[in-house]
Amino acid sequence: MHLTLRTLPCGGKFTTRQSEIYTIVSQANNLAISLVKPGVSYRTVHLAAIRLITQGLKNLGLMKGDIDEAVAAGATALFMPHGLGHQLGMDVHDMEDLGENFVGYDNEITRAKQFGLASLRMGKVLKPGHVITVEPGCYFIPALIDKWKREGTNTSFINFDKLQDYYNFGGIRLEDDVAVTQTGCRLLGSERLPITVEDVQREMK
Ligand SMILES: [Mn+2]
Repeated sequence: MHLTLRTLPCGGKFTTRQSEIYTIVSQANNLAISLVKPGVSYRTVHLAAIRLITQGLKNLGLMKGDIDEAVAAGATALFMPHGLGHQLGMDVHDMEDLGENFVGYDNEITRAKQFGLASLRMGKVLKPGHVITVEPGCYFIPALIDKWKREGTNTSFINFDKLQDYYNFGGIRLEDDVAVTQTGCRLLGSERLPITVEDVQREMK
């Protein structure tokens, strides 16, 4: 059993700040799904989603500097310290005992050591029949922010001063699960859960 994770505004309506972060994560979700097809590595899809989140956070003034350099440095892992997704099916979700690397990696693509990217469980080139989760997120983790600030980690890409306002924000994750087809992918489930700000607010009324 795998739960599809979605974040909703518990009052039924997003605040401006919630809506801004939610929109970035939903765009990352949509972009990732549009990129899933045979022949593309899931690591590439992960990095494209990370790049979009980096751009979005830069637009809000929370990140700064060159987008590609920030992605290469792994600076966005402050906000999304996990992987974009993993495979689904029998015995693929929690393979720590056997070794996730047997499932999500191969001789062609091996697991990165960098914080954030190292948590990506599925890096391999996609093939028809792969079933994977697409679950980008953006979180404001006070302990991690304080740690990076103290250590001076990625200070050229993070606006630590502006992050003070987000210490009580929490985080947002938006997941869909997809099956890779011959030409792209299709969503699992009969109907996609509402994902735009407008549709979520309408449903919650
Ligand atoms: Mn998952």
